[in-house]
Amino acid sequence: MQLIGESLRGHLLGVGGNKPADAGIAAVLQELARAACVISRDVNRAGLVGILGRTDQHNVHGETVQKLDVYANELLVDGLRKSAVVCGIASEESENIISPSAAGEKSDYIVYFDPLDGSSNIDVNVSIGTIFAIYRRRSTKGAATLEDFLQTGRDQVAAGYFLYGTSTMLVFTAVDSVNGFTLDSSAGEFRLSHPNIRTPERGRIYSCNESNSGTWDTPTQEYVAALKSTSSRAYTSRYVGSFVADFHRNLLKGGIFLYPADVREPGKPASGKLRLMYECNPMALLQEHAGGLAVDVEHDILDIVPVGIHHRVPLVIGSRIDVGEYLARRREHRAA
Ligand code: AFP
Repeated sequence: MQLIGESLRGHLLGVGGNKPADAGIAAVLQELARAACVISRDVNRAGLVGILGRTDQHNVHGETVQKLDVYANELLVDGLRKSAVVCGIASEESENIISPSAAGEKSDYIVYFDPLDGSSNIDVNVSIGTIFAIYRRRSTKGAATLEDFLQTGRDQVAAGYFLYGTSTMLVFTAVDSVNGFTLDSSAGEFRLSHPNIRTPERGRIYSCNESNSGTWDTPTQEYVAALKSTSSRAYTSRYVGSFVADFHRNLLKGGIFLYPADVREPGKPASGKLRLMYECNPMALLQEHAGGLAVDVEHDILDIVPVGIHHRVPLVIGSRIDVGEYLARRREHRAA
């Protein structure tokens, strides 16, 4: 029995009778929540304080960095280093691992985040978010090593996202249940609003950027075409272009989100766009704990061994039956 309206702090301590979180994980989550409160406030008044728009920098993926990305990244990194709750940080905005503060080296945890996912939507007032994943270190002392960072998604000890939407929400999983909290901005506190989220077994929504469909592989093209055929169940298409927003909607309503491998540059092989460690893995853990499924094309996302902190993969994620039907179409294709 969980208490609606209970504070995040109370929830992490297990006040409502839920299993309490490990103290080290709770400390990281609380620090992330503190930074997210500030990001939420500033996202809401970004135009007023002059932090909307682009910088002239590019991140490690060659994408233009929006001013709010830089701001959110600095806020998270500074907060996590000062509070000494992690022994290493990896961010979408930094090519290399970010070292902890000297005191942070004593922590057992590392964190990955995408500080502002969906940043191309910032200027047009569409929902954006912060995605994070927390791992326990493998090394025993000092700053975390690359090996500590290159664990599979199954090794995540907590993962989730903040969604800066019509309200600001935190959705995370630390033990096995998925819980949603809504920011009570007058109190600066996240409060339990969506206990024990379960995703529908199948949905009616499919979400993908269909402008890329010409370069998808045949089974994926056929799967999406079948969703649109008059004989299929009535599916509807919804795609915001902010992964957090698209994921959150489908988690609650059911459905399937696809970002398949596509040809980014003519002449180059097809590849995935989304990043394994701070986009796909955290959402895959949430989806699995809510009853859904996440695969690249054949494998569970959570079993993929990362080759680097910015590893990209194709992603198909959502309701168990919908993702199962996608996989079945691939199998049929292979057998034909
Ligand atoms: P940005 O944070 O650079 O806007 O990227 C967002 C993202 O990785 C993810 O949030 C979206 O699902 C995806 O890109 C949208 O990509 P397309 O514009 O290629 O559909």
